[in-house]
Amino acid sequence: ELGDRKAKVEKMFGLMDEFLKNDSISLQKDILDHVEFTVARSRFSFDDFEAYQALAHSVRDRLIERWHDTHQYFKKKDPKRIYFLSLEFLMGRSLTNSVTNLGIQDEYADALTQLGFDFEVLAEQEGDAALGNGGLARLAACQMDSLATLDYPAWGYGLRYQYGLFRQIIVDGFQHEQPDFWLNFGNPWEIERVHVSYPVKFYGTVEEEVLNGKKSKIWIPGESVEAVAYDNPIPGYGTRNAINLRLWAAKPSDQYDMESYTTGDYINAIVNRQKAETISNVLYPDDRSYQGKELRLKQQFFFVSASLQDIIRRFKDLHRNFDEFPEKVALQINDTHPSISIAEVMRVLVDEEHLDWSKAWDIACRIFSVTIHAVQPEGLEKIPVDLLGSVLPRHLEIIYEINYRLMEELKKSFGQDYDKLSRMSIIEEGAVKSIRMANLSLACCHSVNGVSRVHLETLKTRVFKDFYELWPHKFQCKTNGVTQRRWIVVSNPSLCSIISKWLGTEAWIRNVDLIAGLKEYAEDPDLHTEWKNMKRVNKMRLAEYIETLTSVKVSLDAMFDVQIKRIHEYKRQLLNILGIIHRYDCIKNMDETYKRRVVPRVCIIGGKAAPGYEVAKKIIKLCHVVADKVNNDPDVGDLLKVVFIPDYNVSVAELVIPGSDLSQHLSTAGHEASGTGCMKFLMNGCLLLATADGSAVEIAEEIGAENMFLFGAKVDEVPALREKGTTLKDSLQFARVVRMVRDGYFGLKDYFKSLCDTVEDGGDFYLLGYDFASYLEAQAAADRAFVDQEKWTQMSILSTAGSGKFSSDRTIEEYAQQSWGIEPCKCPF
Ligand code: Z15
Repeated sequence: ELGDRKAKVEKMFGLMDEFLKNDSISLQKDILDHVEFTVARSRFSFDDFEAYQALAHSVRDRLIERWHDTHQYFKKKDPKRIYFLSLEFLMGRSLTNSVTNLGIQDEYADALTQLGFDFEVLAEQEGDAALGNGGLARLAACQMDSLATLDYPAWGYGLRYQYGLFRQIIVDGFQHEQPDFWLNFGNPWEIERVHVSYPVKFYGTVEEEVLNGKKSKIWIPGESVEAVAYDNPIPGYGTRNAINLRLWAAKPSDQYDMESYTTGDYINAIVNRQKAETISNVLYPDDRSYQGKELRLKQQFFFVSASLQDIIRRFKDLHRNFDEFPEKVALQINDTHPSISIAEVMRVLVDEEHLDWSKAWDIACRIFSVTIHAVQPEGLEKIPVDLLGSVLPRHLEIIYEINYRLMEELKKSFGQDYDKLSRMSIIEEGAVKSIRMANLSLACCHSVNGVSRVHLETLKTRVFKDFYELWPHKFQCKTNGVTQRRWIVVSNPSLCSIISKWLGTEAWIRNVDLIAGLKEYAEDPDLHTEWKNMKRVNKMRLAEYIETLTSVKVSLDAMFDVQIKRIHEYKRQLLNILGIIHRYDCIKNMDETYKRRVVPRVCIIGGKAAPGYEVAKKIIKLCHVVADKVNNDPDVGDLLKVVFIPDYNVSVAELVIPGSDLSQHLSTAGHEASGTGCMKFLMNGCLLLATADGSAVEIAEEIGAENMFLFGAKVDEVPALREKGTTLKDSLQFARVVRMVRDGYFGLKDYFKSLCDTVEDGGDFYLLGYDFASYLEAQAAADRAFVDQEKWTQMSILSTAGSGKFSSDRTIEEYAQQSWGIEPCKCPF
């Protein structure tokens, strides 16, 4: 019998001991098999979308293969792992990224050509995975790509929202929101794990219990919801490693029996249980206003609790003693959203594993690190005590205990300085008593990270001054980065080949420092020719896209000037529009000789406003009315075009960024923690017009301030300027353009009144009036530079060449070494 079993096992291995083949014939066969057996269509008749599905499934097979090997290898080596907890991941599309990272892009392109399809056309069939709002979420996605590529033993954990970020549609110039049914046509990039599921508890009461003569607390929850895992393989580039992004979906728990006496009872019982699913239904669409909503808290705890159960189960597979926990586990919390995990770890260690409080706290303090993305203290999350006490009664007690001990410790250092104590307290006394999630994180995490140098400085000197003075060693700078795989290799293939050709190697795709080698050729006429051709081809694609969406025809000779990002007052899209109005006004008042010297522009703006953010919505409408007037004015022609690109998302960014000449980053200094869009433009050789804020300060250091257009008040000047209030004489030109809007030059006089009020009448919190003159100068400098195309191209090459620092590979290396203490674990080929 034993021999029999051995033979069976050998046979099985014989069958499996072969990797999927990646030659063109094998790929064609696999795609057609998926057409027939997965998509269930005839292999003689299927459309582009079905072809995409089959193609995606064949890629998925190859991802799963590597994913298995990677996890088997991690299990064997048992290295310390990093668990990255984030409520949002903005992954975008997966197809092109996957085949690129797997290194089989050309093979697939060939295979499809032979089948009569075009890879790029099929890639366009894919919708974005938009499980996030903006910068914070896309950063998480870039970091996953770097973690995989650098072979780190990492897991991402998050929520599988049924509806991602709303789709923006524009009707008559106004934003409307539509639900994002991204799962309606299936999602080939995820693997449902029906057997990986955990109960997550809510509500109930806390009772005392005596265990071995010791009193302890026990939580008697009132409700249980099941968390089911959906795994999303994340392939590294140039490595066999593929890591996992595990997203949790809520399902009704099947743990208790139902007893019903009538059909009505039975139906109601089922319907009520189904309500459990609402937890993972929808992503909150405003990223920085905390409204103290119960559902949001439940989302946070739901994904945190499931993830921790998963992590602890994995740890317990190989270890018995929690002393070893910090040697095997690092937990990264992305902003304070997952910080309830600190209380949950304490609850598990103390209530379930029966560790002493101080031992448990010591463990918690060694595993957690946090990244703060907010700038303003008002931007920090606060959970009303009543809410937390009702949803998670035991966690509230634990937080009180943590705070009590924190206060005792602080008294030792600061005596009776009650102002300081109350500022540092985790509990905020006020009209609504609430829990400061940031203070909870600071009390526990051994590493607190800012996302750029100026941002860390703000955290140290303003937002968390008291904590910094107490624990300076905790505060670290990890300047953000983006992945060159998606933002150059996938989205700008022509630039990718130019770089590889001139550097004589593709090694920069994994080791981006090499990209600095381009500097040497910044004045080479042959490179200039190739560079300009590349830009023109990308502009052509963008122009076609603009024409299809907005029916505006734009000239390829014009400067493509782009501002794409979430609409926020602090990001000052309004400054951009007022600048456009000024430009329009100048063109209207010029004589013909003057006009001939004007540099033609296409001003492109895109971005979503949070559904309840009235001012942001007015900015979108203003953009449309200005566009209407300018684009239809025969005096203007190609000298100025204004375009609003609807439904800005990751895949739109992949098209727009490579096709732009100039990009704008206009935040009032001190308000943008980092900014990551600017890094994508930089990599793509687009020049930056920016304030000295967030990462732009470091970009200027890398490429030289003379290679970008900096303007505006500096971080340290802003508070005093605000104090003083701007006056009319700050800029007559500013007063003039605001007046045009006020007086109804573009229509809707009443509607725009409140918008104008935000920047006038002693208000102008974001200092548009103060910065306007300097903004116009920077714009004029950009115009002058654009006229000299050789100079412009040189600056463009130097931008790409100087972008190495802004790769998320560098960011992740810093986290690995300074915060997480993890080593690469490379799966052998
Ligand atoms: C968000 O996307 C960011 C900060 C936040 O506090 C929230 Cl709630 C969402 C952004 C920053 O505004 C941006 O400057 C930064 O580059 C990005 O996070 C990633 O760190």
